[in-house]
Amino acid sequence: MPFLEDSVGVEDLILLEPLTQESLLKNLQLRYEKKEIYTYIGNVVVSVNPYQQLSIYGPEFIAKYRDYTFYEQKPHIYALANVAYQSLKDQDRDQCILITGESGAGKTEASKLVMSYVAAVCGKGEQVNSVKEQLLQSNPVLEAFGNAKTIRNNNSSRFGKYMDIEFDFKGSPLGGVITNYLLEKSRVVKQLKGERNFHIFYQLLAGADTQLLKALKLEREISHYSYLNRDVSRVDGIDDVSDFKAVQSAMTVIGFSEEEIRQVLEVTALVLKLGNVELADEFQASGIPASGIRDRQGIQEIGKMVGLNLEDLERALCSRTMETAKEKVVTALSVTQAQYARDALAKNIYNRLFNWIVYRINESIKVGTGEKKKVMGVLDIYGFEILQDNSFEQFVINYCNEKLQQVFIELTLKEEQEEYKREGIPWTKVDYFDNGIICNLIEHSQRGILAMLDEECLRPGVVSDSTFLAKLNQQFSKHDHYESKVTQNAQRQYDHTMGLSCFRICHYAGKVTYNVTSFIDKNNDLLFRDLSQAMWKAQHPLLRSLFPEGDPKQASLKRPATAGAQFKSSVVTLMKNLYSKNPNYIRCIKPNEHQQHGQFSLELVATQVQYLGLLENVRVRRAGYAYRQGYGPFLERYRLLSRSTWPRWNGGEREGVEKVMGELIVASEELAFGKTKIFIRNPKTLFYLEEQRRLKLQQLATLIQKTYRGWR
Ligand code: AOV
Ligand code: MG
Repeated sequence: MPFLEDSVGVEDLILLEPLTQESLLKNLQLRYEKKEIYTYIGNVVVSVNPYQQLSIYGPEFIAKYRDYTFYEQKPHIYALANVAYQSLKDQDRDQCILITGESGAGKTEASKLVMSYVAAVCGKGEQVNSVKEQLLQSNPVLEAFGNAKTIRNNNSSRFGKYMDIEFDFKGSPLGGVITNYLLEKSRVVKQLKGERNFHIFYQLLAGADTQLLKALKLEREISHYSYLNRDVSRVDGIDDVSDFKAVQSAMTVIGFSEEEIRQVLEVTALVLKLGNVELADEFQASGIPASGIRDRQGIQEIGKMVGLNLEDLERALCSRTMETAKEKVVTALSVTQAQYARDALAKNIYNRLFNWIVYRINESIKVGTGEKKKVMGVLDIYGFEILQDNSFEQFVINYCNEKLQQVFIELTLKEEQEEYKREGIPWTKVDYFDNGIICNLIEHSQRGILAMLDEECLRPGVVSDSTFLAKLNQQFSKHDHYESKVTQNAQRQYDHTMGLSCFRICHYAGKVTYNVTSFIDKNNDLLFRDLSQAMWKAQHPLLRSLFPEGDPKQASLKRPATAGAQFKSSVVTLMKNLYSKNPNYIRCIKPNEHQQHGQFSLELVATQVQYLGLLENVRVRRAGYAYRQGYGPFLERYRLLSRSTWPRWNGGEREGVEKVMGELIVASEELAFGKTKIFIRNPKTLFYLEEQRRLKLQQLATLIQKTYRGWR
């Protein structure tokens, strides 16, 4: 059996002997070297990024996994996708696929493998195929606008994505709903050294024909645009020209009209060109610093394209109107302030454009409300991030991962214990770390960090990042998972590396130091009304629709929810959604920092194994039983192995299973008979059963052939 062959390690980490962090790592390494990138922990798939195309995908492999049960083929994402889809179809249980792992570990690729597997096996017919195409084609569009080259990953998702795929009662796809989370919009105006802006900008400049470029008033050279880093233009493995074609065609398949595509590209071009708007000092009679637009030709072009009056835009960029109940006061902005306003506008336009694209895709793929649906959710969200410098973005991303870990703990580990209880099987308690306390530290409705940040943002008077930090330090001085320079006391080691403007959270995955600088600003996420009003005045239908609050008639003084509050509420909704479904896990691991195949850094993998909680996961599975199955289906599959139950069995299902197992002489400690299910401790036993079954089927086939020949 390939399963037990030493040279490729064990296929299921539950079988490791002895079980240590070291043996687990060695096993993953051994398998990786043999190009076996998938390994199970029971029904969890651990995937190590191969960084090369392996010939283990495509129709031939899909066919293989489609016809076999989970343990009969080598570990694969297809096997997991198959189990999820089959139980959705046959057992009427909504499923979700949770894909986690750090940046570059292979989450997005895994989510695409799941989708393409499901698309290949679910339903047929013209109507169904067109739904499938729309669902699949949403990927290239979202990647173009939401992914970018980072230092860690040439195609890094800079937004979180959850997609519900909806099926009818027969298991044919009807459509879906995509939810997106927090796009990293700061990238629009600035990128780290060695990183790029979102793919679409490069695709557009490289891929548009001369006519389109001219219509959009764009130059082909990347160096022409100050929002595009000069040090990288081309990226290994990415062909911007052909990707641009693919994106346009994908948009058409999804149902964007030609007009809509043009408008999307116009808004994209507008963002690029905004970056080139230079602001300069202007003299004011009063001597107060003011600013104005330096080169008017560039902006005139933009203005024309989106039907925006030059004076309106300049006024919006260079001054701010304060409205009180009695009067309106207009103040001039300094050059720095005006630049800040320009960048805020660019980020906002792009972010809203992205949201609109998601909305527009959903319009095309949405399913009528009347129908009864079965749902498979696929979650591909940014992994836990520990950067050199961690800011608000990392804080919310890590909060989301903390919550996902909680789902993992609660759903997998608790469900495991509860099932034993339900089935009346003795359970040896396994201790595990419950990260509820860290989630609470962040999200508690009054005393959580997010709530305190909101409070600070809304408080009248002089607020700043440091007043916020001071409050945190006061509130959490005794919290076990919170540290800062001032709260560090005798018990804790004094850490010279932590700056005064920082706090640190001991996440389940490790300690992360966050710098509070600009937390208030990023959480407020306010766009001056002058800017939204100017955008709303544009003749361009799409641009204008992105700024509904710019309509003076709409202008209520109600403040929109803060970025943190919005994120928290979308995380809460996501969690509710996940808790209502049966989870399937793919845990992705990145083998090295160089995006290179064949390199396996033990140290790097060790940290990931630790924060994915893999060892703990194996321990829990081993404490109990690796495999379980209802008596009915189990008997149906294996009753041919016993003379008592084959060819006919009239007794009860459980008795039948007992007969079969009794006859096969499976050691009694290997088995437990629950109220409705049989539990098997070791997957080896299952393999033994499968092997016996295969032999028996062969025998039967030969017998039938002989008999048939005899008849002729
Ligand atoms: P991520 O989604 O986990 O990172 P990706 O799925 O984008 O990571 O994977 C990064 C790169 O690794 C891909 O672009 C491929 O080149 C390669 N790769 C991943 N999985 C496979 C596979 N199964 N076969 C071959 N190559 C693969 V991030 O989005 O950055 O957290 O925010
Ligand atoms: Mg990704």
